[in-house]
Amino acid sequence: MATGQLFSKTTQALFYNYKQLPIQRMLDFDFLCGRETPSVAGIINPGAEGFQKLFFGQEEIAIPVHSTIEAACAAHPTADVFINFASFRSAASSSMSALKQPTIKVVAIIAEGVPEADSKQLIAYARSNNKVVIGPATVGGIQAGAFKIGDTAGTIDNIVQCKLYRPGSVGFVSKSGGMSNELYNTIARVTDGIYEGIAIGGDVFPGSTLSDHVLRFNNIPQVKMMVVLGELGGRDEYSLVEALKQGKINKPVVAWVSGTCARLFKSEVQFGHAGAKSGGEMESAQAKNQALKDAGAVVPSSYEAFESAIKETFDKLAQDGKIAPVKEVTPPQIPEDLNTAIKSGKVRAPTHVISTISDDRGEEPCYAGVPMSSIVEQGFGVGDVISLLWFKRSLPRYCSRFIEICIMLCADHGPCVSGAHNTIVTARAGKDLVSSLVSGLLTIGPRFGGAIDDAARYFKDAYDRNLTPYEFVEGMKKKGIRVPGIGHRIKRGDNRDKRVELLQRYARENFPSVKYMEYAVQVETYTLSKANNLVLNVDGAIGSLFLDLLAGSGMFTKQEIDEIVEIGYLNGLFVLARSIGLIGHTFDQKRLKQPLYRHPWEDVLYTK
Ligand code: Q5B
Repeated sequence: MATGQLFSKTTQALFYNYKQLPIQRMLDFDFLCGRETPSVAGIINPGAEGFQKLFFGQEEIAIPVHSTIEAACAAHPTADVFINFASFRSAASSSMSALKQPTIKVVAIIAEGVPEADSKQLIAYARSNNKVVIGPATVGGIQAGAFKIGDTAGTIDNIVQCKLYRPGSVGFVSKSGGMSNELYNTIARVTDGIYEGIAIGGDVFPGSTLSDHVLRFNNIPQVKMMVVLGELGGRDEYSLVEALKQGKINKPVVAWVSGTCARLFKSEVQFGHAGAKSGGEMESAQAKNQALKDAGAVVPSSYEAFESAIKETFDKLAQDGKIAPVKEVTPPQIPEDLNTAIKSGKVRAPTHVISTISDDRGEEPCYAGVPMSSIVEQGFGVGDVISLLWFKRSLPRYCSRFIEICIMLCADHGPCVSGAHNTIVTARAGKDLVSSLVSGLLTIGPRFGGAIDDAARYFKDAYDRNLTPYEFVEGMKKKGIRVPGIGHRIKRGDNRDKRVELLQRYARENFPSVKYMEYAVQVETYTLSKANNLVLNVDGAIGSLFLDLLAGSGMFTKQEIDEIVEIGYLNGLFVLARSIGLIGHTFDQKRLKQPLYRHPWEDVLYTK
């Protein structure tokens, strides 16, 4: 591998699998470093295309999303790093596809658990094609002030604390990603900071090794010393030992192999990483530390002494004039995300929506404060749910039962009524369920099904003003208004609507008072004396009886009743009920495979 720089301040990456947080962290790092272009050129999200909105500093930018690696590479030929956030199942195949793209030079594989055989194939392919693999099982790497892979170095606060927004003089490589964060802090404390840091990953077969990166750092003029954190298990550190012995490294190397505590255990212990277990004496931390020391690396006596060993090495280089002072810069402030700022109590923001009927934020949704489990456990019916969501209270059972009866009785009235006809025509035109449904629903109005609210309004007003049925009906006639809730296309005085009778019977048996309904019946007696079709229809029956429900239940104040009537809740009962039938008609037509409807010419009067 050797050669030198993998990244620069203009390096751009393709990010495989959309993960909002690590991408945003990369872009925040870019902004912190004063990069002019975002380090993520494109996102590959298999099967999806378009754009993802993310922040670059204070500005929102749209990063292109591609459905294939090939398409992304073709669209962004200068992006030479491939950051692979695929799961362990698909990481190998996607990484191999990326390695095969001529534009890709570095592939970072984040997933843990990639099969070793697959890793070996990737490594062999990368080496023979002069490409670099970082990982698997890695957090990635960072070139301070220039480019960062995914979640490397953690939060922006940590990055600022470790001065990773500008380059220092130390090349750092470790197996562990978690420990690399620790070392970024340590190195920032006792040196002028990191130039580049790489976590090679804890697998038995890492795509690139500790020595690969140390040799590479050796070729980078800005890197003046190297810090290496190995761990027990494997023989990777011995290739570094060899390189040191062969004089291939001419910059100071401070190294520590962690896992010296393994000897305290009676049997072999598998530490966090797949590769972190001592197979034999040679793979022990002690043996590797000793070998590194013998080969010329600065190796402390314990991890605790690692920091002072790094400091002493750096101070000596500085004294010898080998390290030019780093130009300190003040990084810009990264604007905090609104949600984070709100959570921490730093800002407040007005809400844009207010809701009082339901809440889905807790463990279970609540309707008007009643949790879903109570609704089920207490055997609530749909009438009770309507009570909660429409009237924001639990109504007595006789009331919620009345609501359910209204819904059952109004669910359908055959295929010939306006709503069903429209639904049928729409379904036969090949439209989908929702279109067919709403086409029927849109017919509900003052003449068809939607007269309940007006019926309630006019009956209430007339009753409360003590108008006789004669005064009421004739008053309406004078104003040119048909009495809502009165009249039907097929029902007659001698062919009453069974639904009206059923509702009246239920109310008489269960309601404390039916004064509004009795008034409506008196109105009907008067209108029937004028014409046989002017019966109290289902809308009028529901409208008047709901007034009785509201007034008689003792659950509503007078103002609340006035508001319910004024807003007009009650047509909702017909809309809800008839939706059941309209959905049924849609299915019926589809099931019967009915062709496009065309109204017959013979049924139209063509006239001038
Ligand atoms: N006349 C329902 O009329 C209908 C009068 C009236 C005074 C009245 C009509 C009306 C008020 C609205 C209403 C709900 C349009 C109906 C429903 C659901 C459904 C439907 C289903 C289902 C029927 C003949 C003469 C004229 C009119 C006079 C009529 N209604 N006078 N007040 N309310 N009602 N809608 O039969 O002197 O000859 O000019 O608007 O409550 O939609 O099953 O089909 O479940 O799906 O077309 O039950 O009553 O009568 O228009 O020929 O009028 O009666 O002024 O007098 P018709 P028209 P004149 S339930």
